[in-house]
Amino acid sequence: MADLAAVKRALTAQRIETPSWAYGNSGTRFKVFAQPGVPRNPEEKLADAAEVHRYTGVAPAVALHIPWDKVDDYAKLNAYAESLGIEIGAINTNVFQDDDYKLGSVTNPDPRIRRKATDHLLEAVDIMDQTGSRDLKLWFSDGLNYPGQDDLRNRQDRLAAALRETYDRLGDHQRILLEYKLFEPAFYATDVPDWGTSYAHCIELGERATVCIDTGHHAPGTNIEFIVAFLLRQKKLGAFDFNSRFYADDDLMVGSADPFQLFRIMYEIVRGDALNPAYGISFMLDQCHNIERKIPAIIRSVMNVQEATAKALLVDRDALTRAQDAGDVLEANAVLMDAYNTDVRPLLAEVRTDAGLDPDPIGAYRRSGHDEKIIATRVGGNQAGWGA
Ligand code: LRH
Ligand code: MN
Ligand code: MN
Repeated sequence: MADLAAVKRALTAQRIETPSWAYGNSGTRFKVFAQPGVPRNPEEKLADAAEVHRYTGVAPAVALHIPWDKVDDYAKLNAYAESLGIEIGAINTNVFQDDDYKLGSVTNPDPRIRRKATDHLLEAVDIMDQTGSRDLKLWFSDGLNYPGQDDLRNRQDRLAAALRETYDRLGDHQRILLEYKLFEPAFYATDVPDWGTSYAHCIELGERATVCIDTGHHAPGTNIEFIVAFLLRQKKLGAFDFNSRFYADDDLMVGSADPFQLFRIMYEIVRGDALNPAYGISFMLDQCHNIERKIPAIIRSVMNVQEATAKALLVDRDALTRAQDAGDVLEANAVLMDAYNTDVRPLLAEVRTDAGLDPDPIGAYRRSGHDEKIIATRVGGNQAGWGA
């Protein structure tokens, strides 16, 4: 039996970082459905993130995306976050929305454009110095649409050079999270398509470069928990971008499409003793809420991660090891499924009550009147990232 007091302590200590862009309008390439009351500036995104933290108690950090969250004074923005009881987390770079990057950013054949892209990465580190952020999250849309379009291998050399320059600029407490993605926007070849490529670049860079797993960035059927287990063993897992997908990079609420997969991922985290923030893995959301109200959707997403985590913590690991060692296939599978099939909602309600929170975060948010207030007061908000 799992030790219930220890399970509760682990759930209380858990931290989930929310993305600034999830609070703003977003959509598909066909249509952005603007919602009333969305943030008009980074300050209002922080205010919404503070609401998520207020009702969940486990989401005190918000990731920024530059230039979507560009301000004149980041130290001031940081102080504002602190005044709301939250903090600025990862700084995400954006080298994918400029005409110059049509043929790539840091892997572009044109040295002028590579310089421009690398300068943006360095600028992001300057921002981290002001916000006190630890994490620089890099995702490159770089890739090719047609065979022969550019030299695959030269592009790896260019990527390595930009990463090296950026890594060497990091302060002692800062690190690179290198995200990968199988395809999109490039359809023939992507320069960082998979965890192996990211891992190899991180090894080359050094200790303070680790892999970020975005759960929506794999081929269908990929065993993501295997990647988690492997990278943990190598001490090269740095972060997650959590979301759900039915088809490709759908960016739906985490735990909505495949809660069992999320449980299997969180089991590997628990198995690797990597849940506590002190271990250094950043559990971030990277989602878009195109048709649903954003703040309650993000609260729901945080709760989904908590539920998967609670189930993972409830796995009877002694019984599992015994069954595995005995080669008892059915019993080992049953032990895992017993935990997955447990209704952990009462346990999480208890954890919230113990922490002085409402046991029903979404209900509490709805009753707070915040949604009505932002709809009434934020006129003309259609900012933020994908919708901009
Ligand atoms: C790319 C991605 C990456 C970006 C974010 C907005 O698909 O997952 O993390 O920074 O979306
Ligand atoms: Mn991502
Ligand atoms: Mn993505």
